[in-house]
Amino acid sequence: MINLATTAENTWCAGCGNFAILGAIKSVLQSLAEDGFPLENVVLVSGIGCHAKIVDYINVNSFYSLHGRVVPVAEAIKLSKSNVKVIGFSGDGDSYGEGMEHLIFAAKRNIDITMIIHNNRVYGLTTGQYTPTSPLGFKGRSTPFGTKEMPINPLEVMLASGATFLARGTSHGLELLKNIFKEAILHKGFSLVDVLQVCVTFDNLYEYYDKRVYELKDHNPSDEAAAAGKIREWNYNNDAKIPLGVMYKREAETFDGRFVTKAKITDRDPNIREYLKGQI
Ligand SMILES: Cc1ncc(C[n+]2csc(CCOP(=O)(O)OP(=O)(O)O)c2C)c(N)n1
Ligand code: SF4
Ligand SMILES: [Mg+2]
Repeated sequence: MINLATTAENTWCAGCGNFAILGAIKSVLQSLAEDGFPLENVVLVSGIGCHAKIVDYINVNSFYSLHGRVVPVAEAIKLSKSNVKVIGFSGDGDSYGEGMEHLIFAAKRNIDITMIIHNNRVYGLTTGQYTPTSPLGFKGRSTPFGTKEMPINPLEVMLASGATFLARGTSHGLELLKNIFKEAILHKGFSLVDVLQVCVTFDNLYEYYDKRVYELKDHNPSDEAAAAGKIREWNYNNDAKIPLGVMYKREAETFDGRFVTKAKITDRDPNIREYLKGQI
């Protein structure tokens, strides 16, 4: 088995949900390699925050980007090298706050990248300010008397924006996380996995989630109305049960695919020629 460890010192707090995401993605990358996918054709992109350190701990190509800018960097890499699998790691502050507009356009375009959101519902690295998914009343550094606004439901925003693969996992469910990550990465088009990643230091929600989560069964992810219903079941604030798994999935032409033309293969990157073998 390929060893994906690096020599970087891990500085996450003991018990942080990021460890589960790291374990799951390493296992999926190893299984992709075993299936014959060359890991030199994988690029990981991260934002800024506790989540972003994940790329330091995995020994494959990576790009540490700016706060809120995982998506444009990931899109640029995909458009310049079409045979590469681009996986973005972002925080709830990073992508649902600062970078939300990029997510909306990536979903609208159906560009073939995967976004994994470490949604701990707090700004972890900057020590506990509220984010767009923090629950109403959340008390943190910037809101000592509690927030006065409702959280957004990011999966609902993504569904409305045209995303073709949407899923939810938690940092307490490693096997499910592995399955979802693999399916998201193999999906051709824009895929987003919202991971309810617990920040034990600033918003320890393990007990809250453990009481409420359940795995989707007999759900047809290609049924958009059923997906919308499942996505709305829990709104990040109510006491409803929290469905986990693949919520929505459909096939559609990709943005990057539309750029790959016959004209390009005559004089550009040989990788594009390889990518197109058998397709034209
Ligand atoms: C443009 C910009 N704005 C603000 C910051 C400060 N900053 C760094 S990390 C961070 C919060 C990150 O929160 P989140 O994306 O939820 O990641 P987490 O630490 O929770 O994993 C902020 C506000 C920055 N580095 N750059
Ligand atoms: S502050 Fe929270 S998100 Fe950051 S490493 Fe610690 S537990 Fe994890
Ligand atoms: Mg966060």
